[in-house]
Amino acid sequence: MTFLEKSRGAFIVLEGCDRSGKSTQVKLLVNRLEQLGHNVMLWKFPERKTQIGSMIDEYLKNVKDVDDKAIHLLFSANRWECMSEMKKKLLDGITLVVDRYAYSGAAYSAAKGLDLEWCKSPDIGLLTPDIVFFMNLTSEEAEKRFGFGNERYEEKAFQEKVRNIFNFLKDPTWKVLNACRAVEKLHKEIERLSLKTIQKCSNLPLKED
Ligand code: T5A
Ligand code: NA
Repeated sequence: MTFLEKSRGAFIVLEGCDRSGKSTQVKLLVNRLEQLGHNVMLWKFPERKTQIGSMIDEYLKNVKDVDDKAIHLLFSANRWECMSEMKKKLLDGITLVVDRYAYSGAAYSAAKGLDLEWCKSPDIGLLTPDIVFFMNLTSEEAEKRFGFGNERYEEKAFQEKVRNIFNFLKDPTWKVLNACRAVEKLHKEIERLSLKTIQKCSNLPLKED
């Protein structure tokens, strides 16, 4: 645990299956918090700009095949390589709004048949989010959203498995949201709960798993 001399930022995560509206909501939330005068930054996993991230990008775009366990460890390493920078920002009072995190890591790899506990283990010790908004979307609604794209994993049966595994990963930091609602409605709820979280956690120490 790191004890605080000044107030810290909140660690806010959005999770969910493909097309559940995470990126849309992350952007709206960051803009709104900025408008309200908060110190805030958008973050995203995979972070495709690093060397590890570019290997992940090639894998997701089907340019390269990588062994299931090896790619799993790369997704985790991609989070680890960002940890010290994220921690520094949070302790500097910057709120991080993060598009996907370790829950995606475990859910997508376990959906391929890898052991769930094995999948969770490389992420042990990462910073714990203060709140996780889980964007809960029916598969029917997901399909309506422009159909699935060309990236790996964007396929109905696979997404169904991912959704089921996400359900196992739910913990007390989660707030499950009905993601079938209109963008603006969801945004208002996420804004309200985020403001509460920012206030509540500003004097609490950061948690590591
Ligand atoms: N992955 C990721 C792993 O396997 N392991 C890991 O450790 C991690 C971190 C790429 C893949 O990597 C896997 C999971 C993924 O398969 P990504 O880069 O986050 O991950 O994926 P993206 O393709 O960028 O994003 P998604 O497909 O997940 O979409 P979003 O961000 O959930 O949805 P968004 O906001 O882009 O919206 C999708 C469409 O729906 C519309 C939008 O306009 C858009 O067209 N929409 C709505 N329509 C109606 N009502 C609403 N409320 C709407 N909200 C958005
Ligand atoms: Na996205």
